[in-house]
Amino acid sequence: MSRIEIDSIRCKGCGRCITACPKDLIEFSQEINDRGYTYVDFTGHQEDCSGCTLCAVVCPDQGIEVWNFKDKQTFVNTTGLTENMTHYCPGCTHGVVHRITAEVLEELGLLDRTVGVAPVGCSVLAYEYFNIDMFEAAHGRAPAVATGAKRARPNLIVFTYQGDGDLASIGGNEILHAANRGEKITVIFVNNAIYGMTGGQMAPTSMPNQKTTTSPMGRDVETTGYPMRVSELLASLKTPAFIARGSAHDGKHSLKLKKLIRQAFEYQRDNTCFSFVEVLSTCPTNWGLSPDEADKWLETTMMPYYPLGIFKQPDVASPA
Ligand SMILES: Cc1ncc(C[n+]2csc(CCOP(=O)(O)OP(=O)(O)O)c2C)c(N)n1
Repeated sequence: MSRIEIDSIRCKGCGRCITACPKDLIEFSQEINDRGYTYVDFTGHQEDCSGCTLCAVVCPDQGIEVWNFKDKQTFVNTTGLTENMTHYCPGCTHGVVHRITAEVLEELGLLDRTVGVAPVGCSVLAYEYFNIDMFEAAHGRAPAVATGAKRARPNLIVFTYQGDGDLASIGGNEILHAANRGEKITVIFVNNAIYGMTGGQMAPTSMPNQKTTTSPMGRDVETTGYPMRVSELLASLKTPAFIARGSAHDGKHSLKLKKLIRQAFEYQRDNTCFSFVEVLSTCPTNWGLSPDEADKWLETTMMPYYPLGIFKQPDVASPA
């Protein structure tokens, strides 16, 4: 019925598509590509593939496209991203969050008036990947840079893209005040419970007992406190805002996440309020897990502590 095309040079062999395929039509090839990764192959026939697109939805590397039986392309890689291959580790969901954000901007027709602000962290090179104008901010300061751009040019769509070390640790003050001022920017907050770029140190969002390079015995909540629920914290502010949390750990949740990110940008487009989407995201390398294990760890360990959903909407009354 359908077929998929895998770009073997883009593939980092994370295997997320193998797990996502409901019909087991994808497997590791026997070959490695020029970048040294064992890539994946589509092993089925057109009759076997339902064209559900979940393989492409979970691919962090823009490596899969899908066609239906009339040879019409049903999953097209977004023009909101450049063709650059990312530096992210295999299975890291930063690539998924990039793609979803770019897809939303493309579908809303906002690409040509959007400016992004990249953080310090693994996504420091986001400006190489988004096909839009971008600033690079000092560590944690993306909301201040975004505030300046948005106030100077209110017609721009301005978003920050930040990790949990960047946003919740060194940038904790910045985000709190940007949200409290009700800056009409959008914040994409990628919570992977660790400092990825610098080698896996504990973040304010690390889980109780989570082993990191700075908590080798596991995070001790007696001395370091509990993981910070930033969405709930921001939602407690009186200033109107859209605050939500989604997850990028599998296809079903990634599709829901896209709806939240779309809502966030719609609120900015309509000049309504500050909008913020926290994304639970994986860091297989620093968690010491395979990509598949990391997706499961997120679901079983992070999700119960960080519930998904919408915590605040501008049209719903805030507590007095
Ligand atoms: C002023 C300053 N302090 C500390 C650092 C070191 N540093 C770079 S990235 C980072 C944290 C990155 O973690 P996170 O924001 O969670 O993003 P991730 O890499 O996990 O995506 C730190 C502490 C720095 N570059 N600048």
